[in-house]
Amino acid sequence: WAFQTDERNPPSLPSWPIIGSLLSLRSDRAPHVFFQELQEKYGDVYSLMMGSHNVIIVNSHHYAKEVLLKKGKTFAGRPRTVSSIHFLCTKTAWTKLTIAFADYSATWKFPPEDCAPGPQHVRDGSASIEQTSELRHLSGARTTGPREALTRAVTNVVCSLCFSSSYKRGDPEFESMLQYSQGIVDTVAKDSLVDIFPWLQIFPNEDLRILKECVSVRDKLLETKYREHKADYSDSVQRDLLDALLRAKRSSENNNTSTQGVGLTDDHLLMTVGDIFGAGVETTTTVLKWSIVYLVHYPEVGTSSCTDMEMSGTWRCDSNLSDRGNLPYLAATIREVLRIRPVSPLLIPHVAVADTSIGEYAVKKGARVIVNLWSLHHDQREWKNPDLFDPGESRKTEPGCAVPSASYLPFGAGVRVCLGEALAKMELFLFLSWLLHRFTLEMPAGQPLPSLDGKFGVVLQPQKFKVHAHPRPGWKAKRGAVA
Ligand code: HEM
Ligand code: PLO
Repeated sequence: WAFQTDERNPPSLPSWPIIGSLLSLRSDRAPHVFFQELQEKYGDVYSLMMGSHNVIIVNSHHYAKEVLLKKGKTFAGRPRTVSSIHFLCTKTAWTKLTIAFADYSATWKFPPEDCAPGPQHVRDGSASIEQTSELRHLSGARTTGPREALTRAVTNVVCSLCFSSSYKRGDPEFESMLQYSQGIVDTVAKDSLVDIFPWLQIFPNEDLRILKECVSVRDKLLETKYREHKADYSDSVQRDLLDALLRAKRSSENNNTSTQGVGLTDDHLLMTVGDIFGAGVETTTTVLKWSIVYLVHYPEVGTSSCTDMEMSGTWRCDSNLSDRGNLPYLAATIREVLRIRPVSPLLIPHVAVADTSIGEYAVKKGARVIVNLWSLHHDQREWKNPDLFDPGESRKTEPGCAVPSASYLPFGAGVRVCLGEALAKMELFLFLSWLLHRFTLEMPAGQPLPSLDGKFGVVLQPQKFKVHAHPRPGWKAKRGAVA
């Protein structure tokens, strides 16, 4: 019997009391890369101990889909012991106060289904994306960090979706938002992995101090927006996500049965908007930055996208969403960026909410499951030259199929799939087609190409870099004509 039980446990890294598998996990590689390396020795599914927690690492798409899709609800929990995320969720019962880091429950489901960017909000969002003019203000040849311009453009889409507001260049509130958000990205969730990757634990107290400071700036900003919205809220107009949440809150107060007795507190509302706002800004901006990194490494890709636009007659400065089907090479470029540098290479950790299994292996209730998206997207069995950036033939999608391989899940899948997938895809298409239409990108003279190594954290960000954006002559002429 004991033998049978052992047989069904996933292969396990050696572990010791208290320190868990620490001694087997010494590596200066980023966690996702290191977990992929361990796959060679331990197989597609293996387990390790993070302190006293049993963690299962899943490295292939068959098992990943079992976790996310087939048994999605069983694996829909989120870990609770990560103190920095706990802190991000501030105040009271944290499981009720956020979307991304809370367990799957009635309270969790309530805001996404009723109020988060559903079709109406995404439509509203897309209208505002098409109107966002930030990139148009980037005129004249100049060397610029793409961060400010891109982040403001993306932020304004999310701002209009959440608060019906937008930021102008140099707005001090926007500067402070940029700062706190970077501070949170740099520090939050680090402690979920410091248990096993001690090298991540550089100045943890300093990290916690930064995180606390940034979260408090964020909370003040959100609270101001909330106060302003409450002051001029009207039942007859729904301007944005915050209005939708306010309406849901009022109707749940007036009629307890409408939400099956689940109350919506002010904090709950703020955390929901905070998650959408944070996810909306940091993810899309990161993909745009990676796209620029790859476009300067592979200038022929930009040229092919432009040819694509020219051939399909879509070479205009105001591409809109209806042009998506006409620009297959640009679509393939975006897919390839999302594959080669996934925003969230380990997704957000999942937790088994009941005793269950993954393939032939038993999984106990409470086990954490990390789906290593990096392994899926760099799997030699599924991709030809996975480390090569290639939006061409080898990544082609089959007719009628939107994804290039079964081993491709940039937004996750199942009940915890990304909530902003549709919005993000629209934004990426519009911003990149505008950017390629207006500019050619190259490195400033004498500067090395930006690094392809990411900075691992709650999102996988490229390292800081600058590019030279030359306005295309054709665009200048057309811009003159339009103006
Ligand atoms: C969750 C990817 C943009 C909102 C996730 C997850 C991934 C992901 C991998 C985790 C899934 C899991 O844990 O299984 C991306 C990528 C984006 C993007 C690649 C951009 C290209 C956005 C945007 C929004 C958003 C624009 C909001 C407007 C969320 C939320 C969750 C989430 C709220 C948590 C869902 C949950 O825990 O159930 N995203 N995301 N994301 N995303 Fe995105
Ligand atoms: C980004 C910094 C913000 O200030 C707070 C925030 C909220 C939601 C998080 C987001 C951060 C990072 C990216 C996350 C998102 C929820 C889903 C998304 C983790 C920390 C991804 C990629 O999974």
